[in-house]
Amino acid sequence: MDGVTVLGLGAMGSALARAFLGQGLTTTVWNRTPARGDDLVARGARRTGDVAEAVAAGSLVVVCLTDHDAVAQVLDAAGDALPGRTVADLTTGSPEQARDTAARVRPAACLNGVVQAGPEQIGTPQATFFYSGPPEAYAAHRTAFDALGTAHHVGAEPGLAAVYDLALLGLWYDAALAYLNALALVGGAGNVAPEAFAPFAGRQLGHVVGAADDVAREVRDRAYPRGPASLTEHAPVLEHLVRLRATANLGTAHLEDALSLVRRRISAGHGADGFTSLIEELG
Ligand code: FVH
Repeated sequence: MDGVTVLGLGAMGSALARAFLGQGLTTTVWNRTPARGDDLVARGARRTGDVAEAVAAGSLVVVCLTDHDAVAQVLDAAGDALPGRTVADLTTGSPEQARDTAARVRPAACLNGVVQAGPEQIGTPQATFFYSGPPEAYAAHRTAFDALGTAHHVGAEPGLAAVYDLALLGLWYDAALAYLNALALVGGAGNVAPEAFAPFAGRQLGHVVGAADDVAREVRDRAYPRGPASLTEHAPVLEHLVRLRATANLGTAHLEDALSLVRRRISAGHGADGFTSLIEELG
């Protein structure tokens, strides 16, 4: 593989460039504010003030800027230098924006990447990256991607890495909000100190984590064993919970959704199924 170019030397772009340099890769850097590259130049990076020249210097061009608008502006300035290169855009964005970038740089190959790590973790196995786009472009630059952390190619469709990112963030938001609701419920009902409830909450969240692989298998096989409770048994629990939450002036929308899905499955004759069976009503 020839050299690597990094466009954007904010906290994340600088960490990416440092990791490339740390693995001995020839690294060219560009930033709108050139002085942000001083430390990288001291570590051996080549700096240029011209986007097209920076792009021409690398067979892999890694882009990490504030947002999609900045990416569009910077890549549009690369002009004729793009064909023949692979662009890996690690800027956070939506699946639509990933597709827009892929179309914008064509005929250059484009990988959309997602960083699930902070700058301090870059270059360690703890930094997780998802990439989507042409598999052959990913394979050709695997050495560079491995220099950044643990890399996963999730598919050829350009927007798929962003879907992974948002699905995982959604999982976190749902679980974090569920925990806050539980703390508010016990705090309001019995003035329970959060730290007194925390170990029980941790154990309960652990059940979700522990069941992740089993749930995936059930969804894949479309077979939904009862598990800890059947849908018929879940329904009254959800009804109690919705009432209690409403009394405490806490949100009930998610739980009411769950309850109506449970009722729909029961009406369709699936009351003996386990909770995973709700997937049949989603999407
Ligand atoms: N930092 C983090 O922990 C997170 C981890 C998860 C993923 N994000 C995403 O990474 C993108 C960049 O984030 P960042 O932390 O590096 O951001 P900044 O330090 O603020 O640097 C921003 C860079 O973007 C340049 N820039 C902004 N607008 C333009 C523009 N119109 N034209 C050219 N460059 C632009 C900015 O340049 P300058 O201000 O230094 O001149 C910086 O290089 C982001 O998508 C996160 O969501 C990071």
